[in-house]
Amino acid sequence: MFVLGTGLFPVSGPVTVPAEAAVPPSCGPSPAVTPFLDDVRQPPVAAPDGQDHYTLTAGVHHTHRFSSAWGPTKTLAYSTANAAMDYLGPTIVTRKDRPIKVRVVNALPAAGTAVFPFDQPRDENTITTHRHGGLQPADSDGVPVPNGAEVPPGGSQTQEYPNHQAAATVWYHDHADAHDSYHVYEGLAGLAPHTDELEPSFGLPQGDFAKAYVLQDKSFNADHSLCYTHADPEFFGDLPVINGTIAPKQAVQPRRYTFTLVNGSDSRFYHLSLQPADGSRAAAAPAMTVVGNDVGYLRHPAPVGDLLISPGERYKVVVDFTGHEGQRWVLANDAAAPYPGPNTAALIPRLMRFDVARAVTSPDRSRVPGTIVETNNDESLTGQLAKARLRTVQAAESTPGVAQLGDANRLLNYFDAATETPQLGSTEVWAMRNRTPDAHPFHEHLAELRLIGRWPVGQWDADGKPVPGTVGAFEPAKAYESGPKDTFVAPPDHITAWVGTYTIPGTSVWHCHILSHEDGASTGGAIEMMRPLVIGSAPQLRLPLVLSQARLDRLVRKP
Ligand SMILES: [Cu+2]
Repeated sequence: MFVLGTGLFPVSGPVTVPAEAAVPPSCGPSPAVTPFLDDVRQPPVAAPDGQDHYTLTAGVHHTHRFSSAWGPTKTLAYSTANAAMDYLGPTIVTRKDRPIKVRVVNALPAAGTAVFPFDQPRDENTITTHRHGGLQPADSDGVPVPNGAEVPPGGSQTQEYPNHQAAATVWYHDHADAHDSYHVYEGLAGLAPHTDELEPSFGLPQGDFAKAYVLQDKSFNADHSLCYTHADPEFFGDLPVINGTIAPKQAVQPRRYTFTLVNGSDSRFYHLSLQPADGSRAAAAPAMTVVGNDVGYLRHPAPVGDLLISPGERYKVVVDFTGHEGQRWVLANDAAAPYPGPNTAALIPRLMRFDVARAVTSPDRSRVPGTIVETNNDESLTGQLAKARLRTVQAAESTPGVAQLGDANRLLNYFDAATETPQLGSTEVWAMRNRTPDAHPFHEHLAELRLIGRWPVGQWDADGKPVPGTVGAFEPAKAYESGPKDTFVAPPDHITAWVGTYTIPGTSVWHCHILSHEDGASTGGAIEMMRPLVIGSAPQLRLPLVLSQARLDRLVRKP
């Protein structure tokens, strides 16, 4: 039987892994390392090398120490003239309505030169840099081939960022087709916070009292070299790495801090909370309030005791250490891997430690406002649904362990013709039917979106549609995930719905942000969990009008 949706790789029966993509051995336990030995570092801020112009050079380095107790490890990094990095990249700070240009230079070795033993065979060492969360023209979006241009070793690519959007927790990372999971793991990612004229007025902790953390998991060989494998559909390391340091510590004062959390892991979800470092069940934990999501501030900041962050998601959280003088708290995680389980990988229960000083050095005049008024968080959900059309998409496994995306009717591959083709200026609700056993974080480029909520599904029919009568009660987005977003946790056997307006024309992508899935790494790139996103001029009249939450509920239940 011919299987639809496998693009350049039509297959019958189970997917076969290309012979040259030999499955590497799985990584063993990493060497022992003392946690909370080293202070976490904040990446330096990139300086422009011309008027609003930056040059980022991606290269191989041999100097990075993930622990001060270890020797150096081979890594990749982005560097600027002012900031020579050996892991991740410098932080690129942008301001609203101040466009910048970023020239990315590929200083990786020549095509075909293996950089890491676990790299894909036939690695041409091409890169393309995506500013994740940035609303930039499609041709500056870092779109993977064949829908975009990648940069060969020795080449460069200049991208233009207009920066007309509201303040957002943006980051950047490699997006080369079938290779970005490797490149991000090896170090090609960085922070790119975008600010505006409103942000300072919110009164949130800033300056020395605002920190950003890229959360990752890694495995290491006995010689402290990186270990990575796609023997399983996902990759899970056994050690936490925060901004390039294994299980670091952060000195804080007994006052409020703004923490930007970026999940830069390949596959691992983190269900985070603050727990006493000594394991005691002592006093109440420092109060946490989520103030921001991926691409903007929450209208109503949300107090939380815990939060889930999936690969690609960002949360801005105010943590109040007031009253916790002299205490030590760990950022704890109890998320199964894969999420939500059953767990098959090493758990990472403690990511980093906060050591609270006995006193503040200056009075804390910050605050957590009850309402944050931004230019991208003022439209009501009712107003968005009133003008939206409904697009149904799906995720399923045609072969066990090999997840694929599709439209309402069939599974498709990255190289198949686009089916997600919103009209420029239109508003769409996307209803994602996740029929796989795992949660996946779905990311659309070129759009500012918000989560509507989810419906549990008891049974899917042979065509992948929910069996009427088995769809459970609607679960609205949790308060802490109700702000401007671009990446959404879609649990297994749920329909997850989000909405947004398409304002940028052109061709980019939407995909699972489990990087191994996006790359189709377990199939040597043959089946990728990524699809073209083409924002054009044709009205999508065959998509039903949503009109209201009640009608959306009916449409989802009776597809
Ligand atoms: Cu996935």
